[in-house]
Amino acid sequence: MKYYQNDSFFMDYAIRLASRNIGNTGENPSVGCVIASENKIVSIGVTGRNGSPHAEFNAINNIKNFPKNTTAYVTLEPCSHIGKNPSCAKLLIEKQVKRVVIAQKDPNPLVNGKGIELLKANGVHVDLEDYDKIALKNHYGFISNIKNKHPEINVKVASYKNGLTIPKKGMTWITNHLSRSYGHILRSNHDAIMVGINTVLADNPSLDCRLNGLKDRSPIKIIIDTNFKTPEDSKLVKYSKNDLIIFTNILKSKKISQFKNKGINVIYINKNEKGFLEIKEILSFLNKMSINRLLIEGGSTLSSTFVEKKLVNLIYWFSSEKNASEDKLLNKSDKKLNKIRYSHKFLLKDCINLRDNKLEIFSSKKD
Ligand code: AOF
Ligand code: ZN
Repeated sequence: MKYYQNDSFFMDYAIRLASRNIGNTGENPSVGCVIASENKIVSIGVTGRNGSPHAEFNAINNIKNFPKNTTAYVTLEPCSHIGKNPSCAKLLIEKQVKRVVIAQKDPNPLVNGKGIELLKANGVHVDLEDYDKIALKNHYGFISNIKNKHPEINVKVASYKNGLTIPKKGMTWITNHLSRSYGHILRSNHDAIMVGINTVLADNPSLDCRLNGLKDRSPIKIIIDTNFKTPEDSKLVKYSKNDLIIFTNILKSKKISQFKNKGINVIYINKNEKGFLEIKEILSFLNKMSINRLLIEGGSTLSSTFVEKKLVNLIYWFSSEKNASEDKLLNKSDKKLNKIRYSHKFLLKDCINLRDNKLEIFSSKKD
């Protein structure tokens, strides 16, 4: 398999390229494509905003004189079908690409091997290489929606040194501005962001991405609000632009009608035996909406529930070097989250220095 010397170089390139558009390709995965000829990169492409054009189309479109002897490196099997976009497999055939190296098969039932068959049937040499695991990080949400019937779920935590996630009295922030900016990048690369009602009542968050140049990358906002307590004058309601979903167990009320008239999506969800909204129903709704990446931003009760149900892929844990001065004790759900942080169920993947803060990225151990 490895007689092509630079395969891993080109494929690594395509995989890194694809990570650029994660969370911004709508229901589509963010795919990367590198076109090489005579061992040199001729062109590159990534799936566009909201899923169009596809990566292969972008890469091919950039080339004025298409050279002979080209190899295309794609992180996902080129599509065989015509959907919102034309078929990439057909395009590669038309351009007489000699060889296609693929990191992952596309589990979409419309494709699922048919792209590979089509290429081979037209004389294109296909190598399905061993990059499955590295490429998965880009396609994780898309594949999870097909295989697990729910999005990729990641959690963001901000805590003091001792793990307390509630700000000191009279304070708004636990972490510094670098942590918060990084938090906004996370908002920009997720399709949706979820908070519990207590976070809305305590913090009145906007949940937007407020970084210059990335403001239009704000995610869809979701509130878990069993008893429909979301205030009419909360920022999320006041500034909603058909981008707010409230999951609740209240079926009808005047306030619900008012919210719906404002374009807010209020969805009835059953309660479980503990009196909490059924997470399965919520996730099934998000799956049907093709939300690929969901970020949970608190509070710790909501976050630890998802972690305990083994639904979480990544935990982004921002922590300050300082302790809460009154050294308050951790509540039950903070304690649960802190246990997870050092448990063998998660691996510390990265630790990023943010001056007097740090960001630890934990990944769930899959096998
Ligand atoms: C590719 N290259 O860059 C992506 C692919 O409705 P459409 O035409 O946009 O097709 C959507 C499907 O195409 C999507 O569900 C997934 O199977 C595949 N995504 N395929 O060849 C790409 N993003
Ligand atoms: Zn395609």
